[in-house]
Amino acid sequence: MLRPQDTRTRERKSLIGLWEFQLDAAGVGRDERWFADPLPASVRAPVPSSYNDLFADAVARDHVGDAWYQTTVRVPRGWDGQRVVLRFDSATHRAVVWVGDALVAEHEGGYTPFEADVTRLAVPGSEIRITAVVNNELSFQSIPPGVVEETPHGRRQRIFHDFFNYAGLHRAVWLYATPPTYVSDVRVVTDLEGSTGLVRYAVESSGGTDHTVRVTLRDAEGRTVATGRGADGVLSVRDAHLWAPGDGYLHALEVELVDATGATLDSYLQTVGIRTVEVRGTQFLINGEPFYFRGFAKHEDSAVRGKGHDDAYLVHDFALLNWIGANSFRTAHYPYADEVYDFADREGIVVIDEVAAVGQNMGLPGGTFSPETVNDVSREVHAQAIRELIARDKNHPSVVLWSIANEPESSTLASREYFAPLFDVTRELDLTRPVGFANQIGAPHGKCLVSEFGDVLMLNRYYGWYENTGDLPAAEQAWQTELEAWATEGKPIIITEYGADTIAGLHSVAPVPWTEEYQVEYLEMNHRVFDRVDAVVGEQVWNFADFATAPGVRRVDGNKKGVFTRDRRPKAAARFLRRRWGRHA
Ligand code: BDP
Repeated sequence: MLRPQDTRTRERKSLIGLWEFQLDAAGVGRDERWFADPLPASVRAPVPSSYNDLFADAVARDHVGDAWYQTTVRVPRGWDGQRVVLRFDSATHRAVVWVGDALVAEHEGGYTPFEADVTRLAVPGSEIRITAVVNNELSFQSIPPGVVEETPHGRRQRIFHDFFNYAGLHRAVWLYATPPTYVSDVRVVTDLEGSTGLVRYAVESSGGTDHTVRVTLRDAEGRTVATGRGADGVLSVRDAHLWAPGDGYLHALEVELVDATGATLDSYLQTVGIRTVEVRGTQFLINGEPFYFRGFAKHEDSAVRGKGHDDAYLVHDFALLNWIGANSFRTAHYPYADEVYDFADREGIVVIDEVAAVGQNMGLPGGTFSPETVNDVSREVHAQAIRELIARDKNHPSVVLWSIANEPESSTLASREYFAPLFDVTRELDLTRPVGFANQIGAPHGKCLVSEFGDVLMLNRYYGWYENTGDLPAAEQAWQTELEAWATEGKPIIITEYGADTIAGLHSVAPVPWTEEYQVEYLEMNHRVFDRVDAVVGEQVWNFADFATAPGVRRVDGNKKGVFTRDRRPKAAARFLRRRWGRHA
């Protein structure tokens, strides 16, 4: 799905700001048609933001069910004769949207965009009322899974993942206009022949057939380096300046639909980073060069806004990634805001892109995957999440690897049957990037029945934290033994999680868990192990920053495995990593 743009033929209007907002714990709003009028008893809430931490009580924080958002907007006068679209960059975890009284969109899944053609309802110059009911309930059939429990004290959401179940309109909402005949999709795949960059493109259009496609590829300085005609083709760029880790060099592909007189009907700009990705033996190659992932698994998480996208945190987090010498991160545990990938493209930061399939490992007596629990319906929801992820992110040069799950049950036959088709779905949509999933310690080497489907092995391990707590020598030995076993598979291994909870400001002379010193010694031990195993091609610490979780006896005001605190202050581990990673910068 293409993002809204301002171009010669397109215009967009951002709907971010304060919206009317109302929780609907009793779940009566749909029957009472709250969309048909101003919300009955609303307060104001910002978009984008999670709603959970905005107010001075626990009601919104612990809400389970529907929450309503409403705003009015005047459709720009100049949009006469244009196609008008309403787009939500996300609504967590699902939403129904009305314009006036008309239902225009329904969407399942909290982290990918959806849109509706509202031309008929959005008369230029007039005001329209937009209402969205956003629902945060998780079940065995949602991604991620959960269970809603009815208790004497109300409904409670049980979750199986380790981050707070933030909900709401976390990203921008747009009204935008395109011409009636418009570019509906663009796909670019890049390749290299010697020093010549190849850009294969495919353009889809809708709303009319009486046009041809013209494409113009420009370099970062705006010079035209190649042109083409037709809905698909290959452009060559001699001595191409490649996109590479640390060098976010971007070309821009202007896609035009042109009528018989040569006039431009629609124009869309697609950024292009010319680069290749390949797994060869135990190496992960970008542009034919071995790449070693240094960085973090992140979260979209900050105080007050929860998972609401924030450009200040975007810029600051990337500044910290650069400062510490990181070259990559994983979008644990869901697709992030579009802005994050754009920034990664520009900054030359490599991304492992993950769907929201986290927590499919519930330790249920009958296993996680069964007809009564995570089943065929869940798998179709999961497959759709993969489709939407790839549809959205396929053109980002920063994205080099799809992660289709985090720490699922993967040692049972049922899990193998569940996952095999999902690897197929991913590969049917994109053969240019490797696919993997993050494996957990319950399915070690020899027990995991899913890893063989992956192009890379992604391991989350906590030796010295959950295993061998406080005993780093024992942890080092156990970890080395397990890693050597995985290395016999002949695939590249990325350590996608390793980390130790650390309270900023807590110190000790001896390395005692929870202290800043222990986090450093824990990381040092891990690095000794990684450096001894050739197949290891990456280390991503869990986590970039401390983050909010559900309450739990192992969580003190959230998960404290951050190398930075939640407000992004460095713990001692930050300078330690900077010394290790900076050497390679
Ligand atoms: C891993 C999960 C991650 C958790 C982390 C932890 O993938 O989501 O937050 O452990 O326990 O199992 O800190």
